[in-house]
Amino acid sequence: MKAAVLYENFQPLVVENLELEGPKDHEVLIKLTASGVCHSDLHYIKGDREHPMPVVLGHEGAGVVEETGSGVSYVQTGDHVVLSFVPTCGQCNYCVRGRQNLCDARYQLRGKMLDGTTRLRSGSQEIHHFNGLSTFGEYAVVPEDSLVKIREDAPLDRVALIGCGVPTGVGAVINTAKVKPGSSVVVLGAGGVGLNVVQGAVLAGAESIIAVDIYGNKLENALQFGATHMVDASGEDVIERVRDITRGDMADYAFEVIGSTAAINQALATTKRGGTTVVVGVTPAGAELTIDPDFLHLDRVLMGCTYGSCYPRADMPMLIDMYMARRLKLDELISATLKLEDINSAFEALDQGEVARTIIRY
Ligand code: COD
Ligand code: ZN
Repeated sequence: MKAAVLYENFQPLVVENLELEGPKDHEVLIKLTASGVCHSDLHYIKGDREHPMPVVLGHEGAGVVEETGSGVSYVQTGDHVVLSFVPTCGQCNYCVRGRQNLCDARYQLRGKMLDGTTRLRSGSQEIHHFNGLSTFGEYAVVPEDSLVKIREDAPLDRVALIGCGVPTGVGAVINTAKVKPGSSVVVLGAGGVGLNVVQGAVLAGAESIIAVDIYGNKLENALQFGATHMVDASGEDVIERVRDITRGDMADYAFEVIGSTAAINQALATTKRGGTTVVVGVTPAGAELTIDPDFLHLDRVLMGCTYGSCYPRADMPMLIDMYMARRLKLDELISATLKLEDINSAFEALDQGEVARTIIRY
């Protein structure tokens, strides 16, 4: 099958034919319909985060079950699925306490399948998997626990976005911060994930939603998603603008969706006493955060957040129902749809701030 392989940091992905071994125990072969191109993949290309190489990246996909390995009971051939980049085993300490996004299984993967081996090869060379998914290929063998069965009338080339960007952003608002109606919310970074923080804030009934970005096109997108104000961080003083917009109060909540320590500090400084800052972005490995402890002293809360604190098998079908009922925007997130051969131009456009999400359609 055709897949895009990262051999070296900062090098273009190589689109080539790989051998994909069939599914083993509790694994499933998926024929992918589409994959979103997320900034986290770009972090691995640039080496902000380390990963065993070579690797097929991609963690935002949807498709159809082609074949099931032994012991698989959750799905059968023909089922439509979204892939979760966290497998949820249902049995570890985190899963049984309702914290499925923190499932132990996620930390057993390390570039391989859960049994510690790979299914991907290029000739004699072993190719690594990414989060057990590797959606930048026509097919993927994934753990059964990474699958979320979905309704068949949902368009797979749209609901692929339910695999990462949407639950990460919407979930940060609804599950992690639990934003209350009438709140003021600052969203730093109006990219693919940030736009979902904006639409999460709309769903939560926030009164003012202040989008912050360095590109005008991103801010325009944010308005379309329900932001009430925009701040251009390339030319404006973000903290002073938030002070003006909130009539001196500052915000109840701030979400950092950029992945920089400077932005985390900026987020903290835009919140009022007792306000909450949620860090959605992951900073480059080795980054250190220095904050003024006085901020926290005044009942402020600083929270981390992964995968929008979601339970994939409960939240993803719900998000899809909301999309089908036109209460959640997905189509508007998609700036372009490309073939796998054009994946490097998708990353270039993401890096240049030109797009919200690009979909690779197989
Ligand atoms: N001030 C304001 N906005 C900025 C600044 C700045 N100084 N610098 C960049 N931005 C804007 C960009 O213009 C862009 O619009 C936005 O920040 C980032 O958006 P994208 O579309 O490039 O990236 P996303 O939305 O796909 O991903 C952003 C994350 C921060 C979520 C991502 O990079 C990340 O850190 N992911 C890890 C967290 C995670 O949960 N990972 C699992 C899978 S994503
Ligand atoms: Zn992602």
